[in-house]
Amino acid sequence: MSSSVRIVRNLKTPVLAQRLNVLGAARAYSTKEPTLKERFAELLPEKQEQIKQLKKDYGKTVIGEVLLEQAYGGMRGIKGLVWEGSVLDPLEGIRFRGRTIPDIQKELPKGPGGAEPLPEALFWLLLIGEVPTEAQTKAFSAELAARSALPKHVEDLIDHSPATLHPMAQFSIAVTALESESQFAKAYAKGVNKKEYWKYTYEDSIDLLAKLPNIAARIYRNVFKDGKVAPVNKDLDYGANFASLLGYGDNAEFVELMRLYLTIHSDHEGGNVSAHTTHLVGSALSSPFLSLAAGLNGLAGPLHGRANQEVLEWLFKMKEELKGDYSTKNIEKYLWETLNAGRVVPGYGHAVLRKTDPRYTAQREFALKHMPNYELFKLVSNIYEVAPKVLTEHGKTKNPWPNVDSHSGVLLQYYGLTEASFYTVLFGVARAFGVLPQLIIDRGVGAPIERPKSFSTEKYIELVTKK
Ligand code: HAX
Repeated sequence: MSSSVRIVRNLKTPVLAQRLNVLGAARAYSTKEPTLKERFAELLPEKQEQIKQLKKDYGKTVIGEVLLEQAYGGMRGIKGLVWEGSVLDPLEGIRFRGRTIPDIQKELPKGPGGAEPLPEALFWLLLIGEVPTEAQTKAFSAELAARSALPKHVEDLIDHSPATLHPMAQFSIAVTALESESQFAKAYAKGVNKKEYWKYTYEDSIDLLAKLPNIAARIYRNVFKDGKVAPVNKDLDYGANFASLLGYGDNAEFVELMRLYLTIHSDHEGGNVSAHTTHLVGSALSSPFLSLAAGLNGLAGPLHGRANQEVLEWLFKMKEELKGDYSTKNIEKYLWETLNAGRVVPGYGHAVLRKTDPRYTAQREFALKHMPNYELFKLVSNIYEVAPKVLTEHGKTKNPWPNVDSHSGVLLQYYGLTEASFYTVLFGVARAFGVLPQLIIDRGVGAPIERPKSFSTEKYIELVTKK
């Protein structure tokens, strides 16, 4: 029996199954088990019904209040977004579909001989809340590898970007230019029924995810190396292919680092700048390419993803200044110099977290396993001993503990990927794994265009003094 016939029989709703067959759901890579797209299609009616019922039963229930200071304070803590893949607890940190980072390190399929989770398996989990089997993961990795080629005009665009243009700007331009490939945009132009939106959004999202390593590696190899990018190997998982394209595929530890890096940098619920921006732009029915590019532009800011570059530059200045004497006293002095100059300590603080970021801890554990005696790791560890105390004394930040960006650059430095201005691009590839699932869900459940209310200061004065 052909796999397509089998899938039609197995699906609960024959009409849906027929539609899937018309659209040709990744047939070439399917195993005997359902593909991600098929499983999403099966689960979607349940999700739609759940939301419909929730709105019907509790639509008028108050879920929070908004203080004036929140309107002027970056909307911190205001409940108003829906994000299915992950929830961030201020003390415990991130949970992906209910699972902590140690949980996913245990539960998700690994690469051959590896101990770290595969990011494509996390994408699967984030989209539908189920852990894929080994066979499903393998088929999904192969599908991503098969869809990884870039159109010539995108390659040309990257090749013609000046080497002086920041890698994140090049990254965003290249992702935007992939709009030419958007199945969603083409279907929309033809007047497709809104019930079908998610299918095209799904196809665009998988294409985009698949093409990101080629874009990122091309930028890296052009700006910092010989401009040559290795071909994608259809037998490798996503992290292994990405490592190879960057030029570090021979180092098994680096491959493991990429798998871990992409997994833990993927999703951090919906309110952070890159996730929120992708979702917001997507709510206007912009394609996944345009939506993610917008999110990447937000990630490129120094208070968000670019903090990983800032950390490295700050660390190197510290190294230079301290001349090898990383005593508590010297580190403390350097921290105060940073703060007294009216700058932030990069890699510390967080808008939601109030404890050490478990993404920091996961990277620290990786370093303890693979590079316990590396000088830069020791420096990062020494700063961890001192910075929370100094930031607490400084008395401004609500969270004196390290975040994800405090550690990531050091691991990359160890394996020879030393070009810090590229680090946020790695983060951007990872962030796609978190924000694209939500975009597909948004289209599946018919999420409306986002449009919160704003007032001028005069209007707020009127509002708060009226009582
Ligand atoms: N060093 C010095 N001052 C800091 C600080 C830090 N690491 N973190 C916060 N503060 C200051 C803020 O600048 C703010 O000062 P003002 O009142 O003068 O404006 C005050 O403490 C209160 O800020 P907060 O409420 O604790 O923090 P926010 O939610 O406003 O901001 C940030 C969260 C992450 C932007 C902030 O902690 C910061 O700038 N950290 C350094 C940059 C960084 O590491 N960013 C990456 C964060 C993780 C991430 O998104 N990765 O992508």
